[in-house]
Amino acid sequence: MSTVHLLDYVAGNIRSLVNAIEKVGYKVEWIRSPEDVPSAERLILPGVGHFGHCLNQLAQAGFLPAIQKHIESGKPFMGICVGLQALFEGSSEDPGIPGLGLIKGKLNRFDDTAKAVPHIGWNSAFTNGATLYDLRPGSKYYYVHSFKYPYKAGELESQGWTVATGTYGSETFVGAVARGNVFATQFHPEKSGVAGLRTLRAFLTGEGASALAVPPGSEGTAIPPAPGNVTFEDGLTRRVIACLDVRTNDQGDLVVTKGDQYDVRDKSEGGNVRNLGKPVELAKRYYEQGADEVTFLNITSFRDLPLADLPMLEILRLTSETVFVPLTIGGGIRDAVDTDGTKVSALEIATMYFKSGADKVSIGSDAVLAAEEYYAAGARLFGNTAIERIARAYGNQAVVVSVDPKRVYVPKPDATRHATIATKFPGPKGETYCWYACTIKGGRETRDVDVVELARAVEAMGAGEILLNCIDRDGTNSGFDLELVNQVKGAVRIPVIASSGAGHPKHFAEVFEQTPTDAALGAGMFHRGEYTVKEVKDFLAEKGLKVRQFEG
Ligand code: 1PR
Repeated sequence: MSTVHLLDYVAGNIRSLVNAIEKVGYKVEWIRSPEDVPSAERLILPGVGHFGHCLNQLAQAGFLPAIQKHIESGKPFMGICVGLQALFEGSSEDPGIPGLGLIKGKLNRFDDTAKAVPHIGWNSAFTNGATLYDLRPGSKYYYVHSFKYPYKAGELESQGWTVATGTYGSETFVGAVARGNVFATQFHPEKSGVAGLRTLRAFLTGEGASALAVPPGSEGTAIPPAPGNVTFEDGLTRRVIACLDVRTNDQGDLVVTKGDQYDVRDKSEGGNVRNLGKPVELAKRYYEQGADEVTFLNITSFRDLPLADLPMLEILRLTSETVFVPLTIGGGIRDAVDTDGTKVSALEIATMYFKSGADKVSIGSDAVLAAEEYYAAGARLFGNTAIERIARAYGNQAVVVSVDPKRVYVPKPDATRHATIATKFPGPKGETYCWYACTIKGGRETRDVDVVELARAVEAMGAGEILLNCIDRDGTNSGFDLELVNQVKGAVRIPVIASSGAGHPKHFAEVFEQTPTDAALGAGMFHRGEYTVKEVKDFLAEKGLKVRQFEG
């Protein structure tokens, strides 16, 4: 079997890349030191985390001269995400740290005044008719980054690069580049479903490398029609996420369950833990229905330390072998003491999950407690929270904060210090105002922190995204709490995932049309087989909302 060498400069979350490479029929050999590089025929540099962190790690380990030599030798080289960014001269993310300088120019941050940053989700890699490692105008690719190279027609082409672009808001950025033996993608091919596997295979086989579609100097003119009858639609699609609440049932098996306002036990049948299926099977089913992401929430592990929770790691390993869209895992990620008394940090637990195939980790209870300490210290940070440490090591985009709020009704706004909203759904005593109190331990304990305080605190700590659940709506099939989503979206600039209450495809259309949410999540309606993810996305497409079509 042909091999490809993977430069693992840091124990990053790149198991999914290994799975994708093996899926397209290649074997991964690891590059652990600069001396290994000359033996590589094909070399992939996966980028994890920050620009400066990546370049510093490469420099300190002495990899930079070896990488330059590999590229100069004409042997195939591929950079992914920060691995593309490293090819440039630098980035405003870490101004003092130089890149490889293969491409003239410096990256800068997306403008977040009118859109969420990081740019997370499925967007185009439009080649404007050029051949570029089988990138296709009708396909979408998974991006997760805050910094980008702004595309100016003809600029990189004049340096001999063939370029694919994406557009986010009003900004068009470089999605992929190729020149000679070098190919690099800002998106993650290993998390971009079949479209991503296709371009990875094209690089590994060398098929359809790159060729300009238009003679140099005439770039940026009229866009030639996409091949075939594919309609090209630029821009970020609406993300539909399938969520699997996982816990051990009374027989000790890890099953997919689902709560009603977080109560996962059947009202009848002796109050057993609802068993809605096997985690690996259901995750694969939702991937094949077109889910843009899959989230596992391990809802028992806040009692049992994940280290003892090996089944969840095995579930991730198995799932990441057949599901090539982003996987998020939450539940029990916090500093803890293992059953044998050893201290285990949240970062170590997160690293176990990343090594098992997770792309993002989700922190719930610990984020609320960290927010309380943040405000108690006068809204100051000391770099020691789980969110800060994991974001520093793996990048902001790898950290999701899962919020478990419940409504607290008040007769008037000044009845509480918390951020209230006027609600269309009056309380039990006719109250027309409410605020949302955060809870920990799966809703078992309510804290004196509201969702606006929590969202702003975790954004300051470097969380990349908020998973906004709602205990009142959980499992009710009554639709998302649009008032809650609007309040949190109005408070932060990082992406928000609306969660809890979906029972019909129209609920997804509603939340995308009536709030600026960046994504929407469903659970029970999928597990009970009432609707498929595909039916939801087809419904959204009929409503004129931009969705990614699954490519089988
Ligand atoms: O606090 O860091 O250990 O994380 C625990 C995680 O587990 C949190 O993300 C918390 O939301 C979740 N969790 C804990 N207990 C429960 C429970 O149900 N008893 N699940 C639970 C919460 C929320 C979503 C759910 C949506 C959509 N579930 O996962 O899927 O509400 O459901 P629906 O579409 O069926 O309405 P930590």
